[in-house]
Amino acid sequence: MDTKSLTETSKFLSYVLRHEPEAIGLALDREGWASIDALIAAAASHGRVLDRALIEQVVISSDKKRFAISEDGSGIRAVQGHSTPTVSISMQEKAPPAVLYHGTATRFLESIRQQGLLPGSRHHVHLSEDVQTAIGVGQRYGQPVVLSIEAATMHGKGQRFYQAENGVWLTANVPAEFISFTPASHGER
Ligand code: HQG
Repeated sequence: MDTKSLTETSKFLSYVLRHEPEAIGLALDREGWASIDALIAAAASHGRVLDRALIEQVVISSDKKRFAISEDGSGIRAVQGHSTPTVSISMQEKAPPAVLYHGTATRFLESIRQQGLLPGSRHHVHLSEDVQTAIGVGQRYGQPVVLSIEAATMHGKGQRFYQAENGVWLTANVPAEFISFTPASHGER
């Protein structure tokens, strides 16, 4: 299986499992699960040929471990990043490390200074434990910049944090007072 097909299929799966399941007439349950058989059938009826081997290959090779297959092997879901209102994954609250990072683009900084970090169309603001990941995330939107978030202080003041299966940290929003706009050192973890 070539990398291009895997990336293309991964993007398609992100689209239907995080954002627009209805675009192919697929139903996700509250926890975000779709039946793999139903996914294959729904995709086929919209002109995209998938099979189980391809889906498994995408799940295994995903650099960010974006998807999970259910224990009994019948279902698949995206582990974070949703915008569809039909999904609300139940997650355990977890105490975050002292500092987490958020990658964004310089053109958003002025607005972030004023409003803090907002989830946009997704369910949460996404944070990472390492600077490198945050740089990659920010690069998708332009000149990247990494913001340091005083996560433990926020948590101490009652803000809830969650960690998705793939390690991405999630929270509802980050008020500007907890954001350091000084570029994080790339030497940090
Ligand atoms: C920005 C990827 C203006 C925010 C990554 C970001 C992640 C504001 C953009 C996952 C703002 C939203 C999510 C404000 C936030 N004013 N801009 N007040 N508050 N923003 O894509 O975090 O590869 O919805 O900085 O790994 O970039 O898809 O969120 O630039 O985990 O698996 O608004 O997507 O994962 O963009 O990325 P997004 P994100 P995948």
